[in-house]
Amino acid sequence: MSFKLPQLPYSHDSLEPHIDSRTMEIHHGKHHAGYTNNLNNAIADTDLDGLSIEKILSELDMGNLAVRNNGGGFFNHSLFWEVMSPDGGGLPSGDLLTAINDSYGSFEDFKIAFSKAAATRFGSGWAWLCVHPGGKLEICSTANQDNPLMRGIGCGGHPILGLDVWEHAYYLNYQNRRPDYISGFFNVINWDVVSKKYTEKS
Ligand code: MN3
Repeated sequence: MSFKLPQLPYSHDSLEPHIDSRTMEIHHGKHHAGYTNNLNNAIADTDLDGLSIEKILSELDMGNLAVRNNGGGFFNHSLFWEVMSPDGGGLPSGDLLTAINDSYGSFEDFKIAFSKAAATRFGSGWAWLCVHPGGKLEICSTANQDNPLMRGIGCGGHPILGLDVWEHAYYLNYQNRRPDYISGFFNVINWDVVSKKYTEKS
């Protein structure tokens, strides 16, 4: 069994002007495809072959850098495409909005905290919103292609929203203006998908 590059649920240009078409084309078709191929090569003929990506990441020997980097890259980007939509933006609703208000005071304060996690990640990495069993939320960030499912990285729970802050995710359109990219991301977040994940994993 091998992992397959998921199809984008929208066209390359449909997240413009917040994320440009050329970036989407390269990011999905080259970067994510590369992580997927490298992951398949790294697990071929090992005990990991046939396991779900969640199981692989949550039980991973963190010294296994090929699977750590490429398995993380495979999972992280699969989530990233899913939590965006041309019809995104706005606010979450229901239980997720209640949990955000309980944890951060308001959606605006949540946005500030998440944006700070994304802006202050030095170098390449990701910002996350995670949910713990019972519904408690956590904002955090990880380096490179690490992921909150992995053990011992100081960031826990199940990731329900992820933002790629590698330069390859924004440089063509935003150059060094990462804060503008983060702000643009909030215009394309698919809160329906994030809310559904919150309910499933809380
Ligand atoms: Mn990326």
